[in-house]
Order: sequence, then C-alpha cells, then structure tokens
Amino acid sequence: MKAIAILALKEAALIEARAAGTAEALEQVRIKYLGRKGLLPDIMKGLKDADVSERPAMGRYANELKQELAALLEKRRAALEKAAAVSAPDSFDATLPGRWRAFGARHPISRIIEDAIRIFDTLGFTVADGPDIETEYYNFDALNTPADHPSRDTQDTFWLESGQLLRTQTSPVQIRVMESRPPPVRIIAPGRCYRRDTTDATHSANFHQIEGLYVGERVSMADLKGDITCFAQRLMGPGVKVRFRPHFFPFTEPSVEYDFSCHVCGGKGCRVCKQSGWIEISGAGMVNPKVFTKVGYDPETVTGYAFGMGVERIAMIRYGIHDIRLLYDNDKRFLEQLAQ
Ligand code: 2NM
Repeated sequence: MKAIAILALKEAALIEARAAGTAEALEQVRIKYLGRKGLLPDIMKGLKDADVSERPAMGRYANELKQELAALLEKRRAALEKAAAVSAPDSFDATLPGRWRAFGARHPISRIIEDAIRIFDTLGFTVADGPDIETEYYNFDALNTPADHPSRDTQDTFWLESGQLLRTQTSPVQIRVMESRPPPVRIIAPGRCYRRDTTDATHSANFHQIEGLYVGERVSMADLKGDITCFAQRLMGPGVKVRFRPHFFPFTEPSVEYDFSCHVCGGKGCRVCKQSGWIEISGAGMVNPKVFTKVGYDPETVTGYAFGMGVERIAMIRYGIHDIRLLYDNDKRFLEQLAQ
C-alpha cells in the first residue's frame, strides 16, 4: 500500500461526511472509517508490512484522516442538530389536515346599509356623509326644529362643552349637501346617530340611520311612495307593500309615518306584526319650504321628498332579532347565526 492511497481515502471519507444528511448517516461514515473494524484501523495494522520509504507519509496521512474526519463529523453533527431545532422534522406533517379557522361575517348593520346603498344606487341615489359632531344649526335650526322643541333638550341630545352636539339624525348631512350644490339632488346619508336614550330592547344611545333626499323640479309624494316601495320589495321581498299614515315633522310638510306590510305573513296578521299585518318603519314627507329657504333653494321652483329609517330596526325586522343589544354584543355565536 502506498501513502497516496491513504490520501485518496481521506478525500473519499471527507466527501461522504459532507454528503451525510442525518445523524445516522454521519455515524455510518464514522464506523466505516474510524470504527474498531473500520478502514483506518486496517491501515494502521498494515503499516508494519508497508515499504519503509512509504511508512512516514502513510503514518502522517492516516493521522490526518483521523483528525480531519473526526473534526468534520463533529461539525456536521452540530449543524444538523441546529437545523433540526429550527424545523423539527415532526413539527410539520404535510399529511395532517389544516387548522380550521372560523370565517368572519359582515355585521347585520353593515349588511343593511350596504344593501340599501346598492338598492338606492339603482334608483339614481349617491351616498353622502358628514360629521358625527354637529352644530345646533345643522342638526336643528336648518331643519326648522323650533327653539323649544323637546328633542333639543339635554335630556334627549348629547351636548358637548363646546356648544356642539352629537347628531341626533343624519339630516344635517342633507342640509350640508343642499348648501353646497344646486338641485337636482338625489342622495342617501347612512351613518351613526346619538340620542340620550336609556338602553332597552329597542333603544340604544348610539344607533344608525339611513336618510334619503330627492330634490328636483316636480318631485312628488307619489315618487316618495314608489321609491320606498321599490326599496321595501328589494330588501324584504317582492310582495311587500308600503302604507303611509299622516304624521308631523318640522322639516317636512306634509309628513307621514310609513309601514311595510309584514314580510312573514304577507299582511294576514301574525306574531311578528302583532296581528296587524303591518310593521312600522319610520317617517318621511315633502321637504318643508322653510328648509329650502335656509339652504338657498327656491321653494317656488323645486320640491323634494325626504325619508328616514332606523338601520337597527330594519335589521331586527329582517333577521327576527328581538333585542337591539344583540347587535352590539359581538357575540360570535349570535353573529354566526346570521352569517351568509
Ligand atoms: C325623517 C323623516 C322625515 C328628513 C328631512 C330632511 C331634510 F334635510 F331634507 F329636511 N332630511 N331628512 C326626514 C324627513 C327624516 O326621519 C324620520
């Protein structure tokens, strides 16, 4: 045997050690070369039979093989251990089913608002919005609400120290829109409103409204009824009818309250409509000429209708919710029942 053969064997051993991808493979390399019955002890035993001129080099190379291979095996073992700690082979099993996460769902309030926006969009309405913090002028004066009207009271309205207030309806948005552009105007104003109500099953100090406004040259009560009916049928079902009852609001004249025929019994009378066949929705009317004068519109040339609706109330009717507070609890068990 020649010294050069040991050098070649060393190279082979180092290549095998580098290629070993597991602790077991590394151990196999160690056993093959350095083990008790391995190649290196064989060489050492053969040393005495080798040519005398070769012996010193053979001894040196054999020693190098032992040292370098042992060092490389140790380095590879440490590296494999470190890699295993980062991604333990058993921490990812591609055959396991994935972890199931519950889907979120749009909140019923958002759904009513988004549906209303879509429906009124088909009737030519765009969406307007404005600030939650309003002035007394936009929330009351411009809407022809008398100075002594009870709704202005601190019992009913959240007044701020600044003299401003939290809007009690979204009508101030319509005032701002009319002030800022000439007729025709066809807008809906969805948004948060605030009233100092004590919370119970049907009241919340913070609720949502959608108000609509259509001002043009010959807008009539018939337009109001037709458009509300269209909305009611798209939202609640094709058979739904709308009825008007006389009412009073300072900002509209004439004013009405309107009802939808019961979408559950079709108007025959049931538990949902308390046997009346009708479900009270909200109010509407022809915009009071005094409001037009305030915003700089000429009441001699334009007329307009306006309507309001409570989003929570419509959600409760549509989804059969008996307590408004369920809409604010964000209890997933409740929301999941309404998820689409
Ligand atoms: C309602 C009922 C009736 C209304 C009136 C106006 C405005 F700004 F045009 F005068 N906006 N919204 C209105 C009319 C609101 O809510 C029950």
